[in-house]
This record gives sequence, C-alpha cells and structure tokens, in this order.
Amino acid sequence: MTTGKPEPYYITTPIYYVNDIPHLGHTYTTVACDVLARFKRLDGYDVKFLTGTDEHGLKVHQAAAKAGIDPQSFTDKVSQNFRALTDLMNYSNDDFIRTTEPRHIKAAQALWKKLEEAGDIYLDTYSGWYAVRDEAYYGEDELTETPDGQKIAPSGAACEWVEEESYFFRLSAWEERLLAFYENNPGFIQPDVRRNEVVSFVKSGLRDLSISRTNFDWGVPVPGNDKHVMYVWIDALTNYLTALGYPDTDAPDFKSFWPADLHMVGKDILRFHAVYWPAFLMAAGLEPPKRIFAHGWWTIEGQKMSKSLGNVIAPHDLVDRYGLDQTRYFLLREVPFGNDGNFSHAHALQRVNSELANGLGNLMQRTLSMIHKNCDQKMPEPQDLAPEDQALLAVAQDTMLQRIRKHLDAQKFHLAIEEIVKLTNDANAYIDTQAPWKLKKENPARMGTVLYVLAEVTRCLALAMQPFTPDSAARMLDQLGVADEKRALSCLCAAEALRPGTPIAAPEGIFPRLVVAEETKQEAAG
Ligand code: ME8
Repeated sequence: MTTGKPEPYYITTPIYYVNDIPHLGHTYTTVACDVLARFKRLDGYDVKFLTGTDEHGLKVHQAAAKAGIDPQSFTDKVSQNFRALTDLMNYSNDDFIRTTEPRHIKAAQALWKKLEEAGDIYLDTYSGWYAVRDEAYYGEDELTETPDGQKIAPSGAACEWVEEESYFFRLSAWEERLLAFYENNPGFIQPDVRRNEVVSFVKSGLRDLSISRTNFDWGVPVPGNDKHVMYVWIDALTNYLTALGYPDTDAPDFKSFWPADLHMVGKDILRFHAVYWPAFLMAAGLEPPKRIFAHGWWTIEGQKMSKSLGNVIAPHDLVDRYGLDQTRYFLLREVPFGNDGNFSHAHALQRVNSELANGLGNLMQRTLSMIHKNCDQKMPEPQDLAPEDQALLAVAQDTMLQRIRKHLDAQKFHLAIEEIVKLTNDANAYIDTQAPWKLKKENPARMGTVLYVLAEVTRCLALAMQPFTPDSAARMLDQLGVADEKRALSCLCAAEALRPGTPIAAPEGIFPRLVVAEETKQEAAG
C-alpha cells in the first residue's frame, strides 16, 4: 500500500444462536474469517474482526425454558461456550458482541426508528407460517407437507401457523432497488451460484416482512410500543453496526469501518444478509456492506450433523485429535471454499500427515538439521545462484504472495493454501535433486548455497502460513531467527532475506506425524 494511513478492513462472522453448543460448522466460518483478518493485518491493513452471539428470539427463549432457567441467565451461561472458542481456536477477533448488551439494544432501537421515520414500517396483522428453528417466515408455496399434516420449510424445519398483530417492513418496495444494487455491484454476493439464487428470489417478487412479535417478550422492545419485541433477525443483523458505535455515525470506528468489507455467512442465512439487510440499510440511509460470501455446508462422514444422530463434532475434539493449527489448516484446505464438504477423519489425518508433517515439517527439519550439523550451526553464506536456485527463490520471495493475496481477496482459501503446498513440494524435490548431503565432501560451498536457498524458501513459507497456522508458523520463524518485526507480509521479499551467519539451533519438530488409529485406516481403505 502506498498511503501512510492503513486501509481499513472490517470482517464479521454470523453471530451464533446460543441454543446450541458450538460445533465444527461454527468453527469453520470463524476460522475462515480469522485467516482473512490475520492476513490483512499482516498485509498492513487496519482490521476490525467481529464475532459474537445472537441471544434473542423464540428459539433461544424455548431453549432457556427447556433448561429451566430465565433467558438472561441462560444466555449469560451459554454465550461463554462461544466466547471460549477464541482461546481454543486462537481467533484474533477484536470484539465479541452479545445482542443482550445495552449498546446493542440502543443500536437496534435506533435503526428501527430510522426505518419508521423513512416510512418503511407499518402496523398490521401477520398470519402465516413460521419456522422457529430457522427464525424465518415462509410463504405457503415454499412449504411441503408430511403425511401427518406437518408443514415443512425448504430447510427441513417444522413450521407453525402464526397470527398476531405485527409491524411490517415494506420490503416489496425495495425489489427494483435491490436488483439495481446487485447489478451495479457484481461482487456483492459470492459465489456466483449463490448470487444467481438471490437474484431469482428477488425477481420472483418480495412480500413485506413481519418484523415484530407479540406472543413472547424475549427480544428488543419496539420503540414506542413495548407490547412488541423486534423480530430476531432485524435485531441480529444490526450487530454489525452496533460494534462500530452506531447510532453514533460520527464514532471513529463507524467512520472508518462502515460499510463492512465482508460479512461471511453460511449459505443457510444468505437471504437475510443479501436481501433483508441491504434493504434495511438503504431504507435507513446507510450504505450496504461491500460483500457477502456464503460458504457451503459440512456433513459428517456423509451425514447431516445433528444431535439426534449423535455425530456432532465439537471443536475441542478436533483440536485434541489433530492439534490446533492442523485443525485450522484442514478445515480450509480440504474443500473448495463455497462448496459443501464432507468431513472425514481419514481425510483429515491424510492431509495433516502428507502436507504438514511430510511436506512442510519435513522440509524445515531436513534443512535446519543439515545447517546445524554441517554449517557451524549458523546460516551459510550463499555463493553464485544457479538458475534452479533463482527459480525457487523468485516464487518464494515474489509470486507466491501475489497469488495468495489474489486468492484470499476472492475467499479462495484452498487455492491460497495450494500455492504454499506447491512451493513446499518444489522445495522438497529440490533437496532430492540437489542432494546437499552428497555435496558436503564434493563441493561444500555449493552445499551452503543449497541449504541457504532452502532456509530462505522456508522463511517465506512460514511467513505465508502465519494466518492459517499462527502458532506453528511463529515457531518456524523463531527457529529461523526471524525477528518479530520482520514478520509482516512486506518482508516476503528478497531485501528481507535471511542473514548469513544467523545462529541456527538444532531444530524441534513443528508438525508431528500423527499415528493412524486402526478404525481410521479401515475407513481410508473402505
Ligand atoms: O443463523 N456447515 O446462527 P446459527 C457449515 N443467529 N457451516 C455451518 C454449519 C455446517 N454444518 N452449521 C452452522 C444463525 N454453520 C443466526 C445468525 S447473523 C446476523 C445471525 C455456521 O447459530 C454457518 O456460518 O444457526 C451458518 O451460517 C451459521 O453457523 C449459523 O449459525
């Protein structure tokens, strides 16, 4: 970047419902955001990364009732399960928002008043279908019916008939403006397949949206009529503004970070973010976010993840089994981001062992132990570089970062990681062809050059791995003697290359090879 003031970058996760315990799906979304937040920070941006919990609505109210405690005590307790993930998964979020906080209630009521002043809210009666699990209203034409007469939403959630006085948002009036907005901002909804779905949904006609409820009271009171609480989605979406100081639009964070650069969501909640949210914002005179990315859905060994099937994967199970950085890596490496994915322990193990243990870990281990043993425990002085040395260094010090940056700006995590894997494989192939262990007697100067090139490539790989595997990358950089202030991505260049003479201690393994459990071997074979 050229200007003195860092460019702002605001990224958000969905705020998770506290009726559930955190699982692999929630972790997936937040790890993806964490990688982007870390990458942007290392790339010189001023980053704000927000996550949190969605605590109002009928679903949470019912979960509290089931647990036999009042909703506030229930949410105080369960929200902690999500907050604890920051430590467990090493998230670098700058804030954790809860929708029951006073700052949020104030923001949600202020946004409501703006919509009211704009003439976009009116009072009427709602009668129609509602799915508590999705906290969503559905039209009759969207539903199917089970043999016993239960109406089912497209998501599979059971619907109930609701009839009550309700405030409405004039969504129908926003159809043309939303379509024009999508047209003028082709990158607003990604991936393209999701964008097409949203465009055809809006083109098929929008109904006004019921935005308040009267038959329970666990929500933000509607300003001026506290018989009503706000519909949980209008309340929840506002969190993205609350965290910037809204309704104070002069607040420093609001001024620098709104509109958000990226709301990351799962495909299940795209409609709320890509249709309702920009309509609310435009109606309130605020800019819509720059981008909504809707990623795909994980199944577990081919099945839907559900409590009743007993196959819900808790993040700490993965961390215990594979290690923290290995888990973060696997989640983003395995499935092209945006597609659905099937979680399999056999695949996790294979990836971790082949790419982290045998690939990057082994490259580092071989290189540093040869330097330690054969070069007086310090970085050797490179001599004239051969074309193959130059080719490897050119990718490491230049093109790899350019490609990773392009892929991450498009949320293509798997392709960004592939750049790292490719260079690692090339470096491992280079060791085999250069055979530095043979050069020790024949040509020690050339051995020093080869080992120097390998160590320098490893430095670049470790810098690039920081967003994905922060602890392991830090340990790699420690072992290479790279100072803390030399770890920004701007140091991924020839000018910051390793200094000959830097002391190199005997290396410690970074990515241990994991032992294959018998049942995983069978799964892999089957
Ligand atoms: O929808 N695969 O919260 P929520 C991939 N409170 N991602 C998954 C997943 C899976 N199997 N299961 C969950 C809500 N997710 C609202 C959001 S935002 C203003 C309000 C992830 O607890 C994915 O990101 O149901 C999905 O969109 C989110 O969890 C839903 O979390």
